[in-house]
Amino acid sequence: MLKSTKDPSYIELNLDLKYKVKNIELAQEGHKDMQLSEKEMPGLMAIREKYGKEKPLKGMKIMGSLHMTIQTAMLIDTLYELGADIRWATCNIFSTQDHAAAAIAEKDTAAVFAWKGESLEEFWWCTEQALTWPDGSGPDLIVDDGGDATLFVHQGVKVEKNPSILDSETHSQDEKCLLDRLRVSYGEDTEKWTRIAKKIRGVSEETTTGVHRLYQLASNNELLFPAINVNDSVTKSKFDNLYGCRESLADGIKRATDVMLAGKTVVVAGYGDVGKGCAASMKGYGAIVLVTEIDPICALQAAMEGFEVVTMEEAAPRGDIFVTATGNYHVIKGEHIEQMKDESIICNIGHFDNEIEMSYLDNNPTAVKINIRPQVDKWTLASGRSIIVLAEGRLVNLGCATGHPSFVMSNSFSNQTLAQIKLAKENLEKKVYTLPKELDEEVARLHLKNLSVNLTKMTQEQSDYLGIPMNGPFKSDLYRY
Ligand code: NAD
Ligand code: RBV
Repeated sequence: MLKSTKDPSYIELNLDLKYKVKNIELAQEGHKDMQLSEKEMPGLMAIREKYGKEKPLKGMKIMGSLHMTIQTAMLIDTLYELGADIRWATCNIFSTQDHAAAAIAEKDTAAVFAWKGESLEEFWWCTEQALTWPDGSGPDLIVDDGGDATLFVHQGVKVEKNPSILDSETHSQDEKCLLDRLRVSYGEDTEKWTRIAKKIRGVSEETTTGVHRLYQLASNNELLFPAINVNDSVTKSKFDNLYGCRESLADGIKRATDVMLAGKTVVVAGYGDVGKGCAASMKGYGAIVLVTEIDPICALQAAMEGFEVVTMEEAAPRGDIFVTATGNYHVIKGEHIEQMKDESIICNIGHFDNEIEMSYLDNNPTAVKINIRPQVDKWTLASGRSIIVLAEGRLVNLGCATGHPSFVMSNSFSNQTLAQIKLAKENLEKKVYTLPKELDEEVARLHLKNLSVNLTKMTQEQSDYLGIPMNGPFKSDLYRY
C-alpha cells in the first residue's frame, strides 16, 4: 500500500528551501574557522589557484553526502570556485558542525541540509533534499561518503523497476526510512530515480565501506554510473584513515569522557588502516593495547608492532576501552558486553553503527540507559555492571569530536576534487576507477612545503639506473607503501 505524503512520520520535500541548518547565526564562527583552515589545507588552496580560472566544473550539479564539517565546508567552497552548482547533506546524524553548515548556508556556496543530531527520518529527508534540484532534476555528480547517496539512487531505480520491493520487511531503521521515502516518491512519480540515474556522470567515494559497496554493485553488474574510489588513493587511505584516526580517536574519547588513557587496556578491533592509527595512538598515550583481527597478515603486523592479538571473547573481560575499526557487522556482541568490566567504555570508529550490537542494549528490557551528556550514554545491565557507549555506536571521532584535522583532510579532499574533475571531463564506463599515481604523488607534493619537507631530486644518472622518470611516478602500482 502506498503511503500518502500526509503520513505524520513522513517529512515533505521542500524544493523552495535554500537550506536547513541548526542556527544560521553561527555563520560568523564558521567563516572564522574556515579562514583558519586555509593555511592547513594547502592542497585545496592550490587546486583553487590552478583551476579557478578554467572552471572545469562549470555547469555541473554536484550533490554531496559527506560529514558537514569545517573541512567539508572548505571542499564545498573549492568545488564552488571550480564552477559547480552544489547541494549538500551530511552522511552521519551526529557529525555536522553546526557553525560550518551555517557558514555554507549563509555564503550560499551550496544548498545545505544538515545539523548535529538529526533523526533518521530527517537524515533521509536531507539526503533526498540534496539529491533533488528545485526544478526536480538530479545531480550530474555525487561526492559520497559511505555510499548512502549512491544507495538512494540505486534503490530508487530498483523500486521503479519492481515496486514490490516496497513491501519488503526490514529490521534496519535506516532501510525502513529510505523505503518510506521511496514509497512516497514512487506514488508521485514512477520514473524520478530512473531519470536521475541516467543523467549522473559519476560518483567519487570517500571511504573504505562505501568503496566496498561500489565493488559489490560492480561485480553484480548493478552499478548505474561510473565511480572513482578516492579511498584507495595512497594520499587518502594511508593518511586520513591512519594518521587522521591516530589523532581524532583520542579527541573523541577524551571530549566524551575525559578519561585517562595511560595504563588502561584498550582493545582495538581491526588492524587495517584505521585500526593501525587507533592502536598507535592509544599506545602513544601509554595504554596497553590488545588487537583483534580476522586477517593473518594484519594480525601478524599487529604482533610485530608489539600488540597482543586476541579474540573478542578473550579481550572482553580484560579491556577498559573498546574501539571497533573493522567496517564489519556485530564485532562486539551482547555476549561480549556482558563479559566486560564495570564502566568499560565502548565506541566505534568504522563508518556504520552496526559494528557494536546496539540492538542488544536498545531492545533489552533489563538494560537501563542514562544519558550523561549528548552522545554519551551509561547503560546498566541486569548484572549490575554498567558500560558507557559513545555516540550510540556511530563513529566516535565525528560524533564526539570534530573528525580529522584539516591538514589530513586536505589530502583526502584534494583527491575528491581531482576525481570530480575527472568525472566531469571524461566519459567513463560504469566501472570503479582509482586516480592515477601521478595525481596521488601530486597531492602529496602539494602538502610538502607546509611541513618544510625538503625533497631529494634524483640525478639523471640515478633515474637511468633505476629506470624511474625524474619526476615520477616513483612507484609501480604494486607498491603498497
Ligand atoms: P581496512 O579494510 O583497512 O581494515 C579493516 C580491518 O578489519 C581489516 O584488516 C579486516 O581484516 C579487519 N576485520 C574485519 N572483520 C573483523 C572482525 N570481525 N574482527 C576483527 N577484525 C576484523 O579498512 P579501514 O580503511 O581501516 O576502515 C575501517 C572502517 O573505518 C571502514 O568502515 C571505513 O569506512 C571507516 N573509516 C572511518 C574513518 C573515520 O574518520 N571515522 C576514517 C577512515 C575510514
Ligand atoms: N572524515 N571526515 C572528517 N573532519 O571532515 N573526518 C573524517 C572531517 C571522513 C574520512 O575521510 C573517512 O573516510 C570518513 O569520514 C568516514 O565516514
